[in-house]
Amino acid sequence: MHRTTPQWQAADAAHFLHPFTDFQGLARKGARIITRAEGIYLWDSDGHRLLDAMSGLWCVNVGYGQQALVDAATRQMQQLPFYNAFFQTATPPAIELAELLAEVTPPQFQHVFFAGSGSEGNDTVVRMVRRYWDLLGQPERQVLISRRNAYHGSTMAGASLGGMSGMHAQGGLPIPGIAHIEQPYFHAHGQGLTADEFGLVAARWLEDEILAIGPGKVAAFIGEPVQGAGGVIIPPATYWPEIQRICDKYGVLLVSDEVICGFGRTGRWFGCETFGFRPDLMTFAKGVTSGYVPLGGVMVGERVARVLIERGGEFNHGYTYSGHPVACAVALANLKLIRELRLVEHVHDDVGPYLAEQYAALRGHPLVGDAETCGLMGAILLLKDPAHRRPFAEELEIGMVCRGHCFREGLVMRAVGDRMIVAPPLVITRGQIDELMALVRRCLDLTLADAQRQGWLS
Ligand code: PXG
Repeated sequence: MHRTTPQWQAADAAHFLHPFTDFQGLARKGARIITRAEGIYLWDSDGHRLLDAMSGLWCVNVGYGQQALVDAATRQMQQLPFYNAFFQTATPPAIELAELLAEVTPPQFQHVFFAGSGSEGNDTVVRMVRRYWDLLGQPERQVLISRRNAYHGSTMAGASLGGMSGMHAQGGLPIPGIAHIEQPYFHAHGQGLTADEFGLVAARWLEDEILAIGPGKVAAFIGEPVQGAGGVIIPPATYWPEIQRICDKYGVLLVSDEVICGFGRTGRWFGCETFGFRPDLMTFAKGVTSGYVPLGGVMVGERVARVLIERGGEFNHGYTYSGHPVACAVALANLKLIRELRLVEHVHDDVGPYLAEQYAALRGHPLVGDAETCGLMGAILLLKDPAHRRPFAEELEIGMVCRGHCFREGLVMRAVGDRMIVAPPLVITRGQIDELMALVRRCLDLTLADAQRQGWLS
């Protein structure tokens, strides 16, 4: 059905409650209606083209319009659109995907538990690590430690693991048995230290917390290799190896939430490989299907899998769509395409380093406090006085000002507080990065002009 933009907006406001949205505010403004996409570009209902530097929502790793994924979905829908994996049954795509995931993930991972999303994957993590310790006769090991400003999803367990205070303020969260330590954000917490020193200090906050709770009560630590929704917080190189050492010392399970970092985003298949640690469990979603259909899950390392399998008994947990055949068929086509197009190598050897160079060159800009990248994730910290590291007043919402310019100029770049972040599709070329950077610079200049005009820089 063809409708005009105002018609879409009116129907949207009348019936559709959007996630993470002030409903009244959006109804007044009208939603942006996205109608089609190709490669790294989106088009809205007015025909405006946008360069999608956020890959949808950190997920469209292979870019839009990949026929191989469409064909895989069509074929599977025709042959077997659904069957479950509950009652001692399985479908070929789920089995083949489990096999392929075991191949592309680090060697400790030979088993997978499927879910429908990253949030569900993290609910599975909570259930699974507690079950693991129960089976080992240590049921008092219940607590999962996470970090402030982490994002692990929006279900009760996902939002509890996450460290977003706005989310904890609604709905009686966190659930019991979740603790949070400070995030490894150098700009906020690293004053007076080198980055490497700060990485060790930040990791040792985990040891302090384990000791405060009592090592016999701690089940697991969970973290994103690079915090995505928190603003692309890239930890110092010393951080994760020290986290690993501490987890090993106290026998605490280490969980890497790879929902954003997985499937090539950081320039290796998984973020834990980029940062040099060896998780026991790994949550995935998003890039596993490049977002074409929903799928998530947990890679289960042999340490945990052996206990779950060998000690026996039923794991009373699962979802209708655990191992959904269409989702798994699309994931298979997606992972094969990532291999065929050598996208992980493309990020690692070519466009990742190129984006890093371009970001380094932003550092002289009068609004840019930091400009950093990891693979194809980038963050720009906007400061009113970078030389003295003075921030803008929070109520100015400088990030949102910049983001407004981005949309008008045809660029999807997100604002997380004063951090402007990108995570473009992995298929992006150098030429398209040039185009992205021209837009980024233009939007920074327009934001600077606003700040000068409004007297925000004094
Ligand atoms: N873990 C991580 C690390 C994530 O980034 C989830 C779990 C949850 O996945 P699902 O599929 O349940 O949404 C995510 C999701 C943002 C934003 O504002 C990020 C996510 C979701 C929504 C918004 O950057 N990440």
